[in-house]
Amino acid sequence: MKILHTADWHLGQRLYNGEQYREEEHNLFLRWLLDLLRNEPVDALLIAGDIFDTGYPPNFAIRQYYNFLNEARHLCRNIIITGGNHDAVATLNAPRDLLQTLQIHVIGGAAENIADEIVLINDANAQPIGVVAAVPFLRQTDIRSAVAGETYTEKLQQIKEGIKQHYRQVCDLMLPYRQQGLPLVAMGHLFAAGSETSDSEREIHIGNQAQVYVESFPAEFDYVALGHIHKPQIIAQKQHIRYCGSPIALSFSERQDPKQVVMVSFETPNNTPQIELRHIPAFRPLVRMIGSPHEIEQQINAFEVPDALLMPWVEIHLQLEQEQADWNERIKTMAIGKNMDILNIKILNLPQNRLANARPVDLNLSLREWNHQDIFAERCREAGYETPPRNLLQAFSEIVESCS
Ligand SMILES: [Mn+2]
Repeated sequence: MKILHTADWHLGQRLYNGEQYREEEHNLFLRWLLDLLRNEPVDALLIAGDIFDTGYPPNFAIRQYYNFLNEARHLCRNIIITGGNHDAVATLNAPRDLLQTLQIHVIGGAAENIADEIVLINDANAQPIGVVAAVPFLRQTDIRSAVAGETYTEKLQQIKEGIKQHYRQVCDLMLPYRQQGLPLVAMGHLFAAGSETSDSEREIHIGNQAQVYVESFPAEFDYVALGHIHKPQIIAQKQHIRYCGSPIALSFSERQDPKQVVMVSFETPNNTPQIELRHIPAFRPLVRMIGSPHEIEQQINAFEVPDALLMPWVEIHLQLEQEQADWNERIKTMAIGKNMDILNIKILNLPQNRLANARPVDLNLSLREWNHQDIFAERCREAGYETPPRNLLQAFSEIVESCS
């Protein structure tokens, strides 16, 4: 059996929640992926969560998704799609029955009957060649029941235990297939302990505290296809448990990360996974320039347009020695005619207490660059806390998570 592992597409995403939709980059990626499926056929395509960036994606993103599936189903016999923490279970599951008739399996949220998460992969002669545990992002309500008066630590422990049990149960149901010699594959959308994050993963499981340890995945799995973390990486030095990463850089912090999909073939007799990476071109370069106004001017003048299909997007981190007005406009003027779009200018070197002391400069710092935690921490400082109490931050994280 040969599979292709991808995840974290985030169709419909836009940078800074602004006007910069990623539609063109996603279109080019999906074209690239279809070409890959055409040139290197696989038995199953696995998409491990965060298909869409939001639970209620824009129509163009929904169109991209269906157009892709419509072409991909002629190139790949089995397509398995699981929900991520960004996906709304109901949105992904709505066309589930229709897609099932096309051999496209959608598991938007934890199945009521865990056996429904198991997908058998057949070859062209309808013979089973492998089996996949299509485990979606497990929400707190899927894996634990709230107990009044329990502590934060107890709650985390329950989540970790619940995830571990879920994988154990689904694996037990797959063991008969293993005895027949079929490779066992698991999918997951979670935060594995020790993984390296970027700026664009939304926190899950109470502020990312409930990290999943590698021991949570039963040893019988021949490969574990993970989503959620956008930087490709293996977990706990195990080559067969890995994040494939997002296909496009979803934040400037990912601008230098390799983007890739993973091809896995299982060799008989032990179903040892043979792993190969296929690198995705950077269709649109993301560039960050850091420095004083003078240094930024030099960097803009020296900028060489990379060999890419789409206009580069630039984020500037401006280091100001003192408060200076109109830098936004002056930098934007420097960039005219330079084959780049400056999306954002961030002012660095602000005094420690940004809100209290830095209002004149801070007007350039828009709210969309702040995450929930930053804003809450600032609010705590305003209320007189030098450092916000840990239990307050945790309670806040819980509220944010229950809203997302
Ligand atoms: Mn994601």
